[in-house]
Amino acid sequence: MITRLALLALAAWTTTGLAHAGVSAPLQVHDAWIRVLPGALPNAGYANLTNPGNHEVKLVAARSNAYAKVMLHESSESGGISRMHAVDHLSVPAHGSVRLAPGGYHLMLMHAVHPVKVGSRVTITLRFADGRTQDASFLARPANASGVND
Ligand SMILES: [Cu+2]
Repeated sequence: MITRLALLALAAWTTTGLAHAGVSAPLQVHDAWIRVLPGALPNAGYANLTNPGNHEVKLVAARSNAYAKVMLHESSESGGISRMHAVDHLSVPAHGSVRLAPGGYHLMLMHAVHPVKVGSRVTITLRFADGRTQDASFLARPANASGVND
């Protein structure tokens, strides 16, 4: 009887443990900010994404109530000309980080639903290849900002 109770307790604990692992955020998001450009120009979202887990996390999409469309982009420069292109996913390696920063990866935030005020925070929902999602809070910074802390 005691053994049976112990097994039941163990089963309950294990189930809880798995459920908890299932809802934990896939990534740690630090220094998340948006460069707000005037008028109808698209804004760009930047952040440091760290994966504390043992498995690669693949970011495949993002969305926000504040923008009609959010795309994953990468900037590159050749011959002094800066271009950007859409990327279909962004992999954050196990126990690794990926930096979204000016001149590199960014979230392209198109068509703000309302003008985004500098100093406000915007929630962006990240979606991963396994179907999980994670909300991250981005700080709106002025056009001349170079990072979240200036
Ligand atoms: Cu872009």
